[in-house]
Amino acid sequence: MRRRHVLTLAAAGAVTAGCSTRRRTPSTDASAPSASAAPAGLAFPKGFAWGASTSAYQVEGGATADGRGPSVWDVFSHEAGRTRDGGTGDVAADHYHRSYEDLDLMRDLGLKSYRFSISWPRVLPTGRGTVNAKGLDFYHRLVDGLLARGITPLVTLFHWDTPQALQEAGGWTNRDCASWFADYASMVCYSLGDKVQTWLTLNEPKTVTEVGYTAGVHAPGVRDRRVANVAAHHLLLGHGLAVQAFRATGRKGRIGAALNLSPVYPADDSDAARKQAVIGDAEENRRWLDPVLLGRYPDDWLATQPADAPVRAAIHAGDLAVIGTKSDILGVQYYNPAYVTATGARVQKHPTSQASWQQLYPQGLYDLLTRIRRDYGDIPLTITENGIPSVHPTDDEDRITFLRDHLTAAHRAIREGVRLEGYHVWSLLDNFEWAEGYTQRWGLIHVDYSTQQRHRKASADWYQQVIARNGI
Ligand code: GCO
Repeated sequence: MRRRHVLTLAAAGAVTAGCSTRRRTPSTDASAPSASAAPAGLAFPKGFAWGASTSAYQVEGGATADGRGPSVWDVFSHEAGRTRDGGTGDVAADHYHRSYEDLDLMRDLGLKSYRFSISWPRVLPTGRGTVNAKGLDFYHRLVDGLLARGITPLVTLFHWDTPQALQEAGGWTNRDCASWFADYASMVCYSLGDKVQTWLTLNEPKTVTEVGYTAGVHAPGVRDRRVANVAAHHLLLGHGLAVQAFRATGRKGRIGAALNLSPVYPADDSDAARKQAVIGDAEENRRWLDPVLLGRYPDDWLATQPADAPVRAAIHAGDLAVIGTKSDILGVQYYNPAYVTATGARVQKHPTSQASWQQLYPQGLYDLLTRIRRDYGDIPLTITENGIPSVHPTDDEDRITFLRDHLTAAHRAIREGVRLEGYHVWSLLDNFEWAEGYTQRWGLIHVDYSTQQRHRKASADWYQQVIARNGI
């Protein structure tokens, strides 16, 4: 099953409108990508944070090294049939043992920023209680290595690897999980907080909700939409509590969430399709942005929840104020738009990549960034993920086209006043792509999994030049 494909099926009937009537600009439309499509010579603002992203379970390996405990993904990926090729994150790109080599690759690329995640069960093997000093030391060494190479760390606290011990206590369906997360965040932010300036609380709570708890094709494999919405609320509560816990450490720095967002467009000009697109927007975007940035759930999203929906009881008085605790930054992850028909069905209007859920539409990034500014104000933004899988091992011209077209769209948004501080390619390295196992390669750098040798792809060479020029 394909993760976001499942997502669209699961969420059929819901999506956006803010952007729905925007004119689409053919020159940035990926339906006709070409080497000459992007205007040459676009300079980015001084100090723009050119970066790349990874996440712990997808690259680290070292699944049992130095006292790491299991996460839901260790358990899930070891179950028969959960991943396309039977792959697990046991070894992945073995980054746990090769971080110095990877740090040098980052330096050679000229990266200004590296976004990675902390493995919760590596630093707290059972999710709470005693800290695993060796696990925490790994992240100290990684951060020190980045700083020594002039690369700014951007650290995600939760990229889906809930400690299995907490899952056995209910995981995110248990309200206490929000507090366990905040305790973990407090410990990590304090420990690394003299070196790390920017933190991200949650990665893609929407995907956890839709794919992990509704479609059940990601860990923890739950298939229950009603339960999923409870987990979603607790994830958001965990975000708010973690922001507060970070502030309470007294460490200086910034913190915010990393949300995957999709502009939602009506699939045709009918009023019914426009209405469905508004509903879809609530599901895809506003039910995440509104609580985090405005401290409320959208009325039209709440209205979709029946009177007896468990999420209604899960929302306690005061929760929204916690969730809406002021963030300093928003991480934006953009892969695809959504199109909704008059009946609420999702349809595809653009070519896809090897990831069949991914519609290639760079203009959607411009629509998304400008919409966030219009509807949510001037919060600093950084693109925490954007990328494409390529079947070409190293000669990945398709990735270069994708990156250039999306950077062109981002540049337009900056020109129009969007406070975009940085851009992180997904991903630095080929890695474990969740339910797809190792069948999709998203990296700038190729990993030969039989030898763990790294080779730069054409896109890495191209990106190095972009960084050096501070523009495309
Ligand atoms: C996500 C994650 C990444 C994925 C990437 C490609 O968005 O799912 O943050 O872990 O690997 O998005 O699908």
